[in-house]
Amino acid sequence: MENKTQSAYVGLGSNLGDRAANLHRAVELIGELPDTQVLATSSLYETEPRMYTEQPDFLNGCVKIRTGLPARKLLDALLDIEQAMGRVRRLENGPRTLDLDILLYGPQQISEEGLEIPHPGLHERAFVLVPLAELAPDLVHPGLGETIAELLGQCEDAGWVKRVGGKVWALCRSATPAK
Ligand code: PH2
Ligand code: MG
Ligand code: MG
Repeated sequence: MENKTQSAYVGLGSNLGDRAANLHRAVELIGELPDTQVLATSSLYETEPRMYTEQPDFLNGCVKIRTGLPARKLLDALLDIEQAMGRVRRLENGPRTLDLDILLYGPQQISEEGLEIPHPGLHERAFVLVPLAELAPDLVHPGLGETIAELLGQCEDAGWVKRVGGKVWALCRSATPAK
């Protein structure tokens, strides 16, 4: 049976090297995955490091995609992009050239080895919720039953999140930058 396409949201982060270039390239590579289109990109945000705080500030963002890849295949493809962009895993939650996390995959809830969707930290992290709320404020979290805007309103993460001005992802041909 043919796999139905899904809308999914991927969170992006980088705090090593040319952070903006890393995220731009990642969006291009996501758009080149089989049976996958980037539909929209959030602004970029500079964010305070969380969980492990002794590391450089991050750039974070989020993209909306439509994909025919099943969630596990999408995860494997995103991990391949992280590798191709030179990610080395030295420290849990530590510095990285590129981190790509599936935040939401259609209405699906998945809990498998290495694959938890919705992303378990989504509702607790301002650096995830702020860019996601730019793209999908009214989307209802399949597990929590609240919208992204509501979750952002309730989020207690005090880490700062600063929007980086301009249409910083305008170079991404396949995507419509958010207003
Ligand atoms: N990612 C982490 C750990 N801490 N902090 C910020 N600001 N942004 C991130 O993307 C981030 C983090 C592990 O994935
Ligand atoms: Mg990750
Ligand atoms: Mg992450």
